[in-house]
Formats: sequence, structure tokens, C-alpha cells
Amino acid sequence: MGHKHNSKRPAGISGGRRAIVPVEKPKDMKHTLKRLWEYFKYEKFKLFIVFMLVIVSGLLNLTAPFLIGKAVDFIFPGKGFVEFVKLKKIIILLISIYMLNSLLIFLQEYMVAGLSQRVVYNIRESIFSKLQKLSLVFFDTHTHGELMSRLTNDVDNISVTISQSIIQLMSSVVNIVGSLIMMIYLSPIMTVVSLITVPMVYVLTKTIANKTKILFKEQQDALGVLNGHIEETIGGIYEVKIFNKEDKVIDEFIQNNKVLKEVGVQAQIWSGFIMPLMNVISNFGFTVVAIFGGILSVKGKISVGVIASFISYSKQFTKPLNELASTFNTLQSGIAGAERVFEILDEQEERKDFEDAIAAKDIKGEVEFKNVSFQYEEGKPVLKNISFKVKPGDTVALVGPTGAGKTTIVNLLTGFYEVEKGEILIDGINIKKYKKDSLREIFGIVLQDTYLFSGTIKENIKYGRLDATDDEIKRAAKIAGADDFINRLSHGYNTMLYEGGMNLSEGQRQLIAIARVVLAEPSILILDEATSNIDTRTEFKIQKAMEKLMENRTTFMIAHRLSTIRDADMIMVIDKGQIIEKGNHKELLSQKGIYYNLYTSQFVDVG
Ligand code: DGT
Ligand code: MG
Repeated sequence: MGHKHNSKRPAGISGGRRAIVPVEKPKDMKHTLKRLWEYFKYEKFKLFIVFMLVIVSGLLNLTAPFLIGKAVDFIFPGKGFVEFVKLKKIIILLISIYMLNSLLIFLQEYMVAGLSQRVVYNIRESIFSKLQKLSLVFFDTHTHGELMSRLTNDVDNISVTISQSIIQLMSSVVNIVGSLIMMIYLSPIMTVVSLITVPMVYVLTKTIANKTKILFKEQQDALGVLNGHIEETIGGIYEVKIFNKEDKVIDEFIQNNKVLKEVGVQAQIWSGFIMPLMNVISNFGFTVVAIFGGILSVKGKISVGVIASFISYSKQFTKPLNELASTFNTLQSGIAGAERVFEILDEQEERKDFEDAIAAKDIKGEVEFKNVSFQYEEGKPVLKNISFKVKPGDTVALVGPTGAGKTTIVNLLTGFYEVEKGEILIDGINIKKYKKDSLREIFGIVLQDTYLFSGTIKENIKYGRLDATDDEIKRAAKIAGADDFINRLSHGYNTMLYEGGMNLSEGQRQLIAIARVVLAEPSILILDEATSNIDTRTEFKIQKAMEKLMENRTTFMIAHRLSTIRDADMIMVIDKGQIIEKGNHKELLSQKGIYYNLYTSQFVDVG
């Protein structure tokens, strides 16, 4: 009965195979369990009932072999006849116990299922909302894949694995201790005899486990290589095709796949040894018990029924003993998963608004950087002591080689990253003193790589200002020069966009982003590389839309193509995190410095 119970668990949890897979050890099991309890404690009452059910069904389990032994003794009472009345009673009792136990196990599973799903639900929710509160620094240092796997795999593992393996551990302990007590009660000598096999099993599993551990490690590594290869080729499918690398990629895959298959086979074979060998040993154990019991019974020391009970008990004793290690490993890896999840929950969140934070309202758009230095990573300064001042409504162009720090300046201004050294002022007030929500509303940002959400075009423009009416949306699209192409789409403004807007061209996506900004009417406009990579007609359109947008608005413009920034009020040449030249187009040209060189290399007609 006890075994059936165990084998109902999902494959990964029971059985010897899992025991051999290398186990991740939690760093601080006790602490993590304590934190997990925070999630489980709302289910305290249900958990208590489940534990009671486990104990009761464990105890019921223990009565069965005893009764079987009694039944056997009623068949062979040594008096030459069978005591049918008593036998019938015992059989009825046994059947009721089995039925009751099945019911208890069902109840147990039922409650655990609900309980663990509720816990998973809560953990998932706390991670997701945590992710929204983390600063961008966090996302720079964690890959999407890693975060996805924490949100899905690790979280699922936590509750299901942990609650089930804890229950299994409990029922194993009840079984082991109970069986041992019953065995000693029935016959201390036979108990000693039947325990002979325990060290044998231990040595055997240890030996095989050591071998398979290595193989499973190799298997995981091979799987890692294969996955990496798949990711790379699917992600870079465009490049694969352009460079005609299909055949090469397939060859590589075949090679990796072969390696994986070979270690996989080895690992499975070796881990497959364990079960049959274990059976041999336990059957050997039964044989010894049977022979020894037979001798004792012939000598009249014990009854045949005791032998029957004893064999059942020794089974109930060794089976959970073998599984204890694997259950414990499962529990450990679940807890290690929980640790990874908690690591995210412990990450530093974006700074909260200060108590006396003010709302950024009616911003005129004066911007000042005062001795700003910044680094994304310790020891790698990106901006060094940057200072400049922009009058409201002016247009500032940032130029300079790639990696110079242009985007970084903008990232600091919008508050995506916070400066540690120096100050950034908007309308004379340090941006840290503004309420974050209100600060973000000051800016309208158009990037080269525009991300659109899945949803209709209308909804995407509406992100600019959520209370905008349909008319206002249309007007914004007109100003942005997007209305024409939107009307030509089969569903117009209700056209669905998929996967970040992949069903539109880059230029079209940008026009929508501009419409979004038009609708938002921001005080400060930020255009990062907004006019590269598109055809001249669309570029012209975008240029026109931009000019309208820029009227009377402080604008930061980053562009590699200098033709677009000639009219800027101020041009700053950034190099290696410093402003090396500052002035308008004419002034900078007459300086004959870096800007002059950049400009003359792009255009022959110096104007
Ligand atoms: P671009 O867009 O290629 O013309 O270059 P910029 O001038 O916009 O360069 P920027 O500000 O993106 O990068 C300046 C330096 O900072 C460069 O060495 C790369 C580094 N950096 C930029 N973003 C990150 C980031 O998110 N994390 C880290 N660790 N470093 C970053
Ligand atoms: Mg950039």
C-alpha cells in the first residue's frame, strides 16, 4: 500500500532515477524554508490537515501486514482446521482499511494540488510585480531567458516539488519508523537478519550513483551546447540565410545532437541498472528472511503468520528507505529554485519618491547638467564631469562616435538611471526631487528602434495619453504624417500589431511613435537616431513631423547624420564621456576642430 502511494507521485519525484541527477544544493536551506513559510502560512490549516492525513494513512498502512499475518495464522492454526469466522472478520477489516486509506490519499492529493497552485500563484505575482519595480540596471545584468526560467520553471518547482516531497518525506518516516517498531515487536532476531541488506543497498546505490552523476553532468552540458546552438541559429536565422550557412549549421547540429544522444544513452543505461539490482538485493533479503523465519517457525519459536507479516514490514521498511535520498534531493533542488526566486525578490528596487517630492507640472523645459559623472559598472566611467545648460525651447544636438555616451546622457536626463555624482536640473530643480511618474510624463521619446505593443494601432498611439479621444488620436497621426499609411491599411486604425509591430516597416513604426509623442505633448523631446535607416520620402515626412514637434519644445537630438542637426541651437560633440566641443553649427565649423572634420568628411559642400 505504501508503495502504491509513492508511485502515484509524478515521475520526477519518486523512483531511483531522479536520485542520480546531480543535485543543486541550496545555499541556506533553513533560511529559505523560513521565507517559503511566508507563502505557505496562509494555508496553515490545510497543511495541518494534510499532515494529519499523511500520519493516519501511514498508521493504517502499518496495520495491514499485521492483519495479514493474523489471517495466515487462522488458516494454519496448527489445529487442523481453518477458523472461517475470524478469517472473514479480518478480511472485511482489511478491505475497509485499504478503502479508507485510498480515500485518505485521494483527499491528501486533492488538498495538496489546490494548496500548491495557490502558493505558486502568489509567488508568480510577487515576482512579476517586483520585476516592474526593478531599475533598468537589473535588466542590463540578467538575460531574458534567465528571468523567464525563474518566473516559470523555478516557481512551478517550488511549490509542487516542495509540498509533495515534504509529504513524501513524512510518509516515508512514518513508514520506516512504524515498520521498524512492528518488526522488533514481532521478532527482534528476524529484524536483525532483515537489516543485513540495508548496507548492501547503500553501497550499491552509492557506487552507481557516482558513475551516473558524472554521466548526467555530461548530458546536461551536451544539452546546454545543443540549446545554445539552436538559440543562436534561430535567433540569427537571417544571418544564417544571408551567409548561406544552412548546411554548416545543420552539420554542427548533427554533431552536437550525436554527442547528446551518446551520453544520454550511457546515462540512462547506468541509471537503469539501479532498479533491477535493487530488486535482486531486496529479493535476496526476502529469501533470507523466509529461510530464517522458516527455521524459527519449525522450531516453534514463531508462527507462519509472523513470517508473512514480517516480509511485508521489511518491504515497507526498505522501500521508503531507498527513496528517502531521492526525495531529499528533489526537495533540495526545489529549495535551490526558491532561492533563485528570492534573489530576485531581494534585488534593490528603484528608489521611491522622497517624502517631499513635487509633481513636475507646467515645465518650461530648461535643462542643466552640473558636473555629472556616471558609470554603469564599477570602475568603468562612461560620463566624466559633464556640464551644460539648455534654454527652454532650444534644440540640442549630441554628436560623437559610437559608444561616446550620447544615449547615456539622455538616459540620465529621463531618470532611467540615477546619477551618483553631480546634479541634473530641470527648470532649476534637481530631477531627484520630482515625483517619478510626473518626471516621466515630461518627456516624449522617439527611438530608432521603436517598440510597439501588441494591440491595435489606435491603442498604440493612445499610449501617449490614455484619455485621448479617437479624434485627438487621428489628429496626432495627421501631424505625425502617419494618417495616410494607416488609412491605407485594411483595418485602418484598428489594424492589429504583432510582436512589437513586426507587420509594419521601421519607418511606419517610427511615425506611430511620433504620433504617440504628439498626443502626449511632452515638455521635452528626445530623438535618438530617429531619422536613420529609412527611405528618403519617409525620412522627409518624419523630418517635417519632427520639426512641428520641436517648435517651442526643448529637444535633445542624437544623430549620426549631421545634415539633420545643422539648425540646432547648440551642438555638443561628445567623445569618451566628455564634451569636447560646444556651440552652434557656424561656430563649430569656424573652430575647425572635430566637428569640422566630421562635417567635411560627410559633406563636400561646407555651408
Ligand atoms: P551610439 O548609440 O552607438 O552612437 O553610442 P552612444 O554615444 O549612445 O553610447 P552609449 O551612451 O550608449 O554608451 C556609452 C558607453 O556606455 C559604452 O561604452 C557602452 C556603455 N553602456 C551603454 N549602455 C550600457 C548599459 O546598459 N550597461 C553597461 N554596463 N554599459 C553600457
Ligand atoms: Mg546611442
